[in-house]
Parts: sequence; structure tokens; C-alpha cells
Amino acid sequence: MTRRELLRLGGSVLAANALQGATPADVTLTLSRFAVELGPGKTIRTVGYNGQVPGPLIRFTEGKTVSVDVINQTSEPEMVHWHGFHIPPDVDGAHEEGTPMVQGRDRRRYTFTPNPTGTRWYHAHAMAGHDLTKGTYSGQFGMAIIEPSGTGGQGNPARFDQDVPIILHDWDPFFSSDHEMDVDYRLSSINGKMLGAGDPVRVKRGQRVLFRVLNASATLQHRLALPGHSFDVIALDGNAVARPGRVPVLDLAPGERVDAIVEMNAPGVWVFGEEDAKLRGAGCGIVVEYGGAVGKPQWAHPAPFTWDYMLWGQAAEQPSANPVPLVIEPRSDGNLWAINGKSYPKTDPFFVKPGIRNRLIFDNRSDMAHPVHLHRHTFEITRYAGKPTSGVFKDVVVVPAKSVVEADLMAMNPGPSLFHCHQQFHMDFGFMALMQYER
Ligand SMILES: [Cu+2]
Repeated sequence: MTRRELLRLGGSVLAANALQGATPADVTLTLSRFAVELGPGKTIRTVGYNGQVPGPLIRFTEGKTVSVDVINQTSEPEMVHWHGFHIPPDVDGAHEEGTPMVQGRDRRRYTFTPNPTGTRWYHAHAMAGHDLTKGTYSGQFGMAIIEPSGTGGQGNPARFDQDVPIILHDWDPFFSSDHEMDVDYRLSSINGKMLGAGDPVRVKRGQRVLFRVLNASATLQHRLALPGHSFDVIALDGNAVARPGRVPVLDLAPGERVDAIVEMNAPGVWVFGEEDAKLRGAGCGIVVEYGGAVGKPQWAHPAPFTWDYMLWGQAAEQPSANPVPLVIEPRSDGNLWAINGKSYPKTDPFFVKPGIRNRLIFDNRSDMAHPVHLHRHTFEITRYAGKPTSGVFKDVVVVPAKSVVEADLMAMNPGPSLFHCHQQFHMDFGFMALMQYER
């Protein structure tokens, strides 16, 4: 874009805002319905941000207050949730916490101060129910990186040569059973393209590449491998881990992020893709191409591996904490899930004590794993399926079937905070409650 074009564009934005009596926002997200070509002959229509999927990669600076204009060009009320941000409830992007919706054909400005640093994201926070076009089934997702202030924009303490977002999504959902309980998908993408349809990730031998992987699927867990390479995991959900460690695969539930550095020392053309052949065939992969390498992208199935958050933690005696039990059970009365015996919207709020260490006890009595998410806070996993750990900080944690996971949080961000399963179909059918601060 030339300077003249920039000035012209700037002028029109200024004029539009002058009509509204406002100065231009730092970030503008315009929601509209548009066509996305995931691959040759594979075009879907969805609602997304700024006419692109994923939405724009947004880099914030920790502690620097920003204004975000959300312009809703659709006819439905919508909401942008800032996932992993410690910001107030009226801007967090959950109606249930008190953030005002952006009505159809309306706009709204949100002002907040991004923190803490790390790989975060933003996405729709709407109930979809049986409508598989809404909420996180749609194209409303994007990565947001909060950089530390005063480091010249290098958001990660580790040394790396390239910073590459890897954003997974599944498309064209349908009910795979007569009971409308199991959602399956016909298409998958990384960075908005099916495997082979987009630009490859271009690397050079000897480089250290930081992959920031985000699972933005509405309901599916994903496991990725890059044949010939391994992953040095340095952060989970954007938070530096206590003990960085090398693994052959990356495993992410909906909502989770993994930052991993890969040493590029196996020249060739590779498929960085889903371990599951069906999902990879549906498009879940991206080509990694070394400079000078030619040929068809190569895939090799990774060896079996047990993904375990505690690989990056430390065994440690935990200080005592205020216990907050959360019993997760299936229900047979139409609302599928219950927390402490009740399904949303009837769930009771649960309370934490301000200013101290509170221990959330996720007691999953169902026979299904759940990626549970807490808004506006980061928690530290302190016990995982019976084993003590520390130093792993997250905002989504997979609670395995018939298991208990304990996670501590310092209650330092008062106001209501939504707690829910990040599996959209579970959230929509009862698996949600509000966390409140005791007075
Ligand atoms: Cu769930």
C-alpha cells in the first residue's frame, strides 16, 4: 500500500468515526458472512472477522490499553471473547459475565489492558445448541499474542528465527448419530487452508522455528506430528512451562495452545499434520518445505506416545489452599451435563476467596474427557489424576474420564468468571457455571 492510499484509507476511517463522534480504534474486527475457499472446489460460507479465516493475527503489548471496535454486519447478536486475558468481566466477551452483546447491524467499542504475556486468542462466545453454524463452529477465531513491554516485540524468551502460527479448525459439521449428540466434520484446515492448498511453511536448515499451535476446533481434540522432527515445548496455553521438554507429537484439546520450538535439521518436504489419517485426509495439515527441497510432501506415522502435562511440571509439595469442589456428571434429563448436580442455566455459582490460593477440584465422574476452561484467570495444575505437580499454568485443562484434576488459582481478578467445557456441544448442553468472589 502506498502512503497516499494509506492516507486515503485513514481519512475514510476518520470520517466514518467522526460521524460516530469517536476516534479510530486500535483494532477493528468486522463480523460478516463470506465464502472461504479451504481448498480446490471446497468452499464454505461462514461468519468470520475482517473477511478472512482465521481472523487477523493481533499483537498487543502487555499493559498498553487498547480500544477494539467490533462491527457486526450480520443480523445476529455476537460477542468476541478474549481467551486467556485477565481483563474485567464487562469486556471479556461473555454475555453471562456481563459483557454487552454486539447486536446485529450494530457496533460496540471495548477498551481493555491486555495481560498477561503469551499466546492467547479470540473467538465467538455464543451458544450454538443444535445449530452447527454458530459459535466456535463458525470462522470466528484468531490468534492474539500479548508481547511483554520493552523488549522490542519479541514475545518469547526463547531464541528463534521464525514465529509461525498454526491454527486448527474443523468445518462442515454434521450430526453423526440419529440422537444429534455426536458432531463430526467433513473438512479441516490449518491457517484456513486444507493440507496442500495453502502456502507451505518455508524453512531453512539450521533454523529454530517457534510454532504457536492453537486448536480452534469447536469439539475435536487434535494430535500433530512433523516427521523427522521433534518439538521442544516451551509454553502451554501461552504460559512458560517449569521444565521445557522435547516430545514427538503435540496434543491439543479445543481451546488449548502449545508453543514449541523445532530445530530444522531434516531437509525435505514434509507434512506437518494430524496423526489421524481421516482428519489429515479432510485437510488437517500444512506442508513444511526446506529451501531447495523438492518433491511430494512426506508423511510418517509417529510412534505411540502418552501426552502428559506433567512432563513439563515439577513434583512439589503444594501449599494448602481453599478447596472448591466441582463435580462433573452426565444427566439423562435432556440437559446432558451437570456441575455440582445442576445444568446451566440452573447451575449454582461457585465461590473463591479473594487474594488467596484457591484449589479448584475438577471431579469428572463421566466416562468422557473434558477440556474445562476458566475465563479471566490462569490456574496452576497441582494434582493430575492422583499425581502432584507444579509449574504448569493453563486456562484449559483436559480432565480425563473418571479422574480428578486439581488446579490452584490466586483470586486476583474480581467479578464473575465463566467456567465451562470448551467442547462447544458440552458447553451448550449444561456444562457451564459462574465463578464468583466471596465478599
Ligand atoms: Cu466436555
